[in-house]
Amino acid sequence: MCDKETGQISVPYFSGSGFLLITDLTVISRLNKKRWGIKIKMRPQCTNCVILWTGQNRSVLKGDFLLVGIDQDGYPYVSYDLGGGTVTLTDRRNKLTKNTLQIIRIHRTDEVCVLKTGATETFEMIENTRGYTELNSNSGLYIGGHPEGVGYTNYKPFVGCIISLSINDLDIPMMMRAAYGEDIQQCHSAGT
Ligand SMILES: [Ca+2]
Repeated sequence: MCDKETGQISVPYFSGSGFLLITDLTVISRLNKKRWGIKIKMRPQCTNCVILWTGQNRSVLKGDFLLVGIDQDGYPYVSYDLGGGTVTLTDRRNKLTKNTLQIIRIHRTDEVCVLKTGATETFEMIENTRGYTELNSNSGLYIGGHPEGVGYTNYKPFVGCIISLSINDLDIPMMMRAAYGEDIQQCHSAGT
């Protein structure tokens, strides 16, 4: 970690002005495939905020990207561009109550994306467009925020605890793997 204050943190709390950045290629490469799955366990205190971001360019809003967040009404969504244009999937049946434990899962296969919230069996699917199926990302994985340069003026950094993150069924020890952290504190409400 570059920020000494984050050294003793086991579960990160995001205060709305920072993020964790993972540059470890063994983590990033799991998303640079045609199929992947993400599971996020969190206790959000925000709407209109970013949970995860990765993309092809960190300085300009161009190229492939993956964005997972909570919209202005409190619904979880995943948005991505694999080369064929931006696709956004929002789970409008499951509003995320603030400060309660929430689990969201995203599974993407060649042309289908599934977003599942909580223990319910509700989900939505969409087909991707124009035959682009692979996420090309080389900017690292941002947790709780996104690089300023990409120009999302209406998506704010995350507020709350992100308790665990797994990609393709493998747990990512966020604090151990992060190359950089900014404005991260210890989460005091990780349990149920
Ligand atoms: Ca692509």
